Amino acid sequence: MTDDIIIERDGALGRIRLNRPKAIHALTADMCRVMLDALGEWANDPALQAVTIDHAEGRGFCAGGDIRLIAESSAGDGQAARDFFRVEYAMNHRLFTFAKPVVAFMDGITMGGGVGISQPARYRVATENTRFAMPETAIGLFPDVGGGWYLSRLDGRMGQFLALSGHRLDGAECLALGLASHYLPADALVEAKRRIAADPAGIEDVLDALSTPAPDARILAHRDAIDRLFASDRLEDVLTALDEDGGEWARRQRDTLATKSPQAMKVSLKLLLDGRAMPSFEDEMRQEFAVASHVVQRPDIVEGVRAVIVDKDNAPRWNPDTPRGVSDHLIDRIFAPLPADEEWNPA
Ligand code: QUE
Repeated sequence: MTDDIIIERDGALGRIRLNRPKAIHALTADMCRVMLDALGEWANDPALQAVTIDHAEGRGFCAGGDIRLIAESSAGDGQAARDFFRVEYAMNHRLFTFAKPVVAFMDGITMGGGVGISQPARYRVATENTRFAMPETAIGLFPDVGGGWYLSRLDGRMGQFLALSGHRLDGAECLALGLASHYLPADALVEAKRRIAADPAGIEDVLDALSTPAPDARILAHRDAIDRLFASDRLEDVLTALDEDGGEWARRQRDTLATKSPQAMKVSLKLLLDGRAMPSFEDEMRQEFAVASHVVQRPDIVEGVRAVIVDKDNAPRWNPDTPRGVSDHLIDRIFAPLPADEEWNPA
């Protein structure tokens, strides 16, 4: 058991409350296991009508996963990292296939692992506090937890842009892109949760009634540039397009991509290319687990977590350190299926 997550039952409503405020509610393996088990029970409980996911104490919805554990494990045999991904992805998949309505309150930082527990929800509530991103290329990882599925299904090349750059979206932008289903002022959430608990079958009406008009979605001003400059599935082409554009926005994106792991960016582009054509979310998670299992055997996660999280010098020395250095052969090895006895399967 763990105090980092609170599971509550309130009549026909099941509540999952993240409660690890010191780490902005980043998910540990224990938290994922507890969520997986609660969802398993509730799926088979005819009296259970709906589920809400939010954070309890403090700020932020969910900052990601247990990235220090992943990096420490990656420096060794990688077993603990694979164990973490296995249970996290099982929980992500159970949420995705959960037949009853789920509401996620993305009231604050919603990154990495936080995206994996909000995007599968039928109702995804953004607020003025929402800060949404898949920032993994900064630490040599890739947009997992179903990122290859969700990002590849956004309009145009928005997903590729978000995956490569780790760009942060606010709540209004999440609503405009379909990453959120509703936009509520944060001070309406207490009332929304009270009404949902009183009427778990009426979630949509409750959220519709408490929604307010969202501010302008600033990212839409760059939609055409994103579709044009991030049009290619080859990283080298994207970088060339940004170099040749000559505009201020393109230059800023080019500078951002220069800080990211070249391997992670190439992995991300292929993940979205494949993810768009995946027959099922189960197949997506099987592929992401194979990729994660291979990536924890490579040096970039240890170096990325050192540079961004541990030493905070923001000066990672990537290996390979150029896009050209990341060969097609290396990418093929990273995407190779695992042997049957090691592959991911739904719990
Ligand atoms: C890129 C990432 C992550 C990140 C920062 C990045 C990530 C993640 C965390 C994180 C943040 C705060 C915590 C924590 C983890 O930061 O995946 O435990 O307290 O989980 O630039 O991918």
